[in-house]
Amino acid sequence: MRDSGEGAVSSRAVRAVIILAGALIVSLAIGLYVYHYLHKPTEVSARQTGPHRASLVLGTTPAAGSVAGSKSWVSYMVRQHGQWGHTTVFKVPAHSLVHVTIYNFDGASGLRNPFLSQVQGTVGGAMRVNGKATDVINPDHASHTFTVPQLGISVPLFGVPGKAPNQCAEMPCSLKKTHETMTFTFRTGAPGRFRWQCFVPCAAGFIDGFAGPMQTIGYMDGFLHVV
Ligand SMILES: [Cu+2]
Repeated sequence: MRDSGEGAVSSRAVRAVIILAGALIVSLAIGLYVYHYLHKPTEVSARQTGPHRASLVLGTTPAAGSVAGSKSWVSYMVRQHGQWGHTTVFKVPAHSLVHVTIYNFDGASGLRNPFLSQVQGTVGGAMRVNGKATDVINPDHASHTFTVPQLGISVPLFGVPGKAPNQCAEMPCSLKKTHETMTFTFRTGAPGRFRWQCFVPCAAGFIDGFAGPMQTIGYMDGFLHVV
C-alpha cells in the first residue's frame, strides 16, 4: 500500500512539472511574439530637413527580394543614403511638416473601394504624380495606398502600366528602372504611435488579395511613430 501511495505522489509531481514547463514555454512564446510585434522591423527616422520639417523616402515593389529574407512578398521599403531597407516603422517629428516621396515600381491591382482613390489629409488635399498635382486617380490604376486612418491621411499610388518597358520585379530596384513617383506633405500633431496600411488588395496568390503581406508589419502595414 505504501508503495502505491508514493507512486501517486511522484506521478502527481511529474504532472505538475510538465504543466509548469508547458506554461513556461507558452508564456515565453507569447512574450517573444509581443516583443517581435513591437520591435521588428527596425524603426527608421525621417530625415530632418529644417526646423519642424522632415522628409521620408519610400518605395513599393512587387517583391521585396533578398532584402526581406525568407518572404519575398509585395512590400513597402524605405530609402536611405541611396539604399533600400526593409522596414515599415517610421519615426517622424511631432507638430511638423513631413514630406514624403514614394517610388512605386509595382503595377496596378485596383481598389475595391473607389473612395480610397482620393487623396485625403495631406497639405492642400493633393499630391503630385510624376510632378503633376492631383487629388484623385482612377481607382483601377491604384497599386497601393499609404493610409493612416487615425490621422485621416490616405494617398493612392499610381501603378506602373502593364506594358511599360524596363520594369523592376524585385528589390533592390534602381531608380533607372520604370517607376511612378508620388510626392505629398502631411502635418503631424501630438506625439503618438499610429498604425498605417495599404488598402489595395495587392497580395497576389492569397485569398481575396488581403492576406500574407497585407496583414504583416514590414510589408503592407506599419507604424508611424510621431515623437
Ligand atoms: Cu499594397
